[in-house]
Amino acid sequence: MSDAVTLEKVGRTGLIAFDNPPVNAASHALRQGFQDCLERAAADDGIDVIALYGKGRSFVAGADIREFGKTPEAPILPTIINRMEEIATPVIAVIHGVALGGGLEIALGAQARVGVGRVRVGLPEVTLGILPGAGGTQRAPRLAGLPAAIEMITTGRHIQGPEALEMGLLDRLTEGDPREVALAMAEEVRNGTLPVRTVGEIAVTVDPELIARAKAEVQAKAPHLYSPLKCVEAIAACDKPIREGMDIERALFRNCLGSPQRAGLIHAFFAERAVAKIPERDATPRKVERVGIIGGGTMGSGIATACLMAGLSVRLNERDAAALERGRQTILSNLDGAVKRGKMKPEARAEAEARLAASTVLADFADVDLVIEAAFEDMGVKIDLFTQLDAICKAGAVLATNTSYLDIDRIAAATGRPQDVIGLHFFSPAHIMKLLEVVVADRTAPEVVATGFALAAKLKKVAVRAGVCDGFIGNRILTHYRKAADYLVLDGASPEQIDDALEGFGWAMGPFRANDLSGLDIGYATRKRRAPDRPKAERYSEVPDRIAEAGWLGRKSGMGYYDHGTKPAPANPGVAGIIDTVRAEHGVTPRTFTDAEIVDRYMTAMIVEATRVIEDGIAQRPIDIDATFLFGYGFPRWRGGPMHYADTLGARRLVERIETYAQDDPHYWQVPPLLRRMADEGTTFADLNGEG
Ligand code: ZOZ
Repeated sequence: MSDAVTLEKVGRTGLIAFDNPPVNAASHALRQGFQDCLERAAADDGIDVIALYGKGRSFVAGADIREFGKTPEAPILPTIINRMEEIATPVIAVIHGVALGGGLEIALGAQARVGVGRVRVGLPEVTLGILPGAGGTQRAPRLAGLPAAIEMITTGRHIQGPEALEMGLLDRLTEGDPREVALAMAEEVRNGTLPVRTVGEIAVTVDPELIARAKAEVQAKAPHLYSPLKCVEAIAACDKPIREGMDIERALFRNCLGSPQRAGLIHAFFAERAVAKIPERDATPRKVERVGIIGGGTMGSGIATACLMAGLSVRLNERDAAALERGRQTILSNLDGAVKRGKMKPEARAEAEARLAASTVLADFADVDLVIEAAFEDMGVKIDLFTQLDAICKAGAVLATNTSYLDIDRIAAATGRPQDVIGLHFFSPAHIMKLLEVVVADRTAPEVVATGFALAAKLKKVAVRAGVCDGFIGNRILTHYRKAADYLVLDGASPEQIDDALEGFGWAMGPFRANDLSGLDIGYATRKRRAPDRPKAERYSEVPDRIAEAGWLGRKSGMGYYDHGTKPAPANPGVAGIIDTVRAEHGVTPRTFTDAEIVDRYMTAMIVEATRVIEDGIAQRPIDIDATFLFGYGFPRWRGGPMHYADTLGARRLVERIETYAQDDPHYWQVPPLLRRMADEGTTFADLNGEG
């Protein structure tokens, strides 16, 4: 007998409690225990009401996601829920914390639902590439109506208690201890003040036009995704008798379960959580309430905005009063934007502004707990600033740099406290992008690393632990695969074809459109910096440099690879001329590339450098690279991340590809030893994550 579920008899009430920490996932043990307890309660003549509730922090968070991909072990949830709907004794569900997915489906199979406290409910299956497979698509519309059910199921959003009550998903919202509420509600069922009814018996009509519109909408919103359409198809069956509708739902659920998108999306779910598993997780983070930020440019202002939105006090530093005022204004307009987007209440904005101080005097940082330096990317500038911070800041202050590629060990060595120095690499716009690379230098103390992770959690960001190298995890890999795009242009593809092909693969934006957005001067400066170290054997395309030298810096100058004077931006006609000239200088006869070839070369280049990042120990595991690209670079979530995608191809196929490409460019295309070993041994990146 499993102890994930218990039956307790109190008077004439049968209390069934879910107790499967941490989130009461509906694992096999929970399902088995639930079925057993339900049958015992149903057979007990002394029980006239059965009340379900959850122990710990939630009712039930849904199916145990780790079981997906394996053969489901009976009893499956739909069978138990249908049985629950049939038994003569009324069953009520008392929900606290969350009731998500299969958790809400259990509640929908009960004859009344009572929410407790700050409860949230939802059917988030679509975010995992599946659909509610335990009656959710059939019972939610019976309670909430078709339009509301379509909206909640195709977005997967979490719904707060008061809204759930209004929608009819809950019958009552109350306060108290879930067990006590369960006993009280059972009494109300007995005396008739809490009405009960069988949801599966409620009649509902389906408007075919509404269904057609919903299908068109989900396809327009997420053309790559498979499961939203299947959700609508399942909901469309809800006017049939419940069992018939559930059979249709089950078949569609199985379709989704077998799809690669399901595997990718679930991998992404775990990637977001796996990154927190760092060697320093047991260290105690230092207290951070007051943050000093050096630099009021786009990055510094974005970081300041993120800190203010998280309730921290911020002191902004700039070299002169004019720059300081510009930075302050950027922060205030970022906060206004957050209010407009509904991310912040107007009162909270005023309160955040009151927590912002600005100064041109670095000595004002004497009392801050954490400094984030976001000044000019120049080693001399950073060393000078960190030498000053060392003299100014209180003992124990964390000294962080937001550098994108500079050597943090050298920056740390400029201070007498290298243990307090760390990289906190934000992504622009820093108050919106979810990724934070926490770059651990040679001598960074464990509690300083833990502080970086605690800060990320406070800012609601996904932190990834990275080691020191040029570009850390993300930008190092980007620098490499970006060259593959330039080589494709040199050899015959156009920037628009490459962007379109990669957006077709699912990237949020192709590389040239992304360049135009961030500004072509940034890459130009980086290439100039790296030029002295460029190996002789490396092919070099001058196209990007010539575009920048023509004064075309992307959106900020109105022209880049594209002409931003109109929308959607057409190709800049001047770029084709530059490309032709450079091809002629290289003696290249342009050839055509298919979109698939473009994607293969670009993605293979990415996987190659990512493998080296693992070999060098810059990323802890492949899954950390997946999270980096999912949360910082617009990699399609449903593909799970570059390393998960690499596993779908297999190491052998990748090695063969690289060897083929190497026939033309043996310097750029080299097989990383780790990938060759994986191909020889038949292993995967998932094995390196410890998931194998
Ligand atoms: O964890 C948050 C959350 O949102 N979890 C996912 C909820 C969800 O998506 N539920 C729907 C699942 S799909 C489903 O339910 C379909 C279904 O029944 C179909 C059945 C049909 C069968 C037909 C057969 C033919 C949550 C809001 C719950 C909690 O957030 P927190 O921030 O408090 O905590 P986390 O996220 O750090 O989580 C704590 C640990 O729990 C793990 N976990 C969470 N949800 C899980 C889960 N593990 C397995 N299954 C779940 N549903 C999570 O990974 C984390 O683990 P550690 O190891 O990182 O600590």
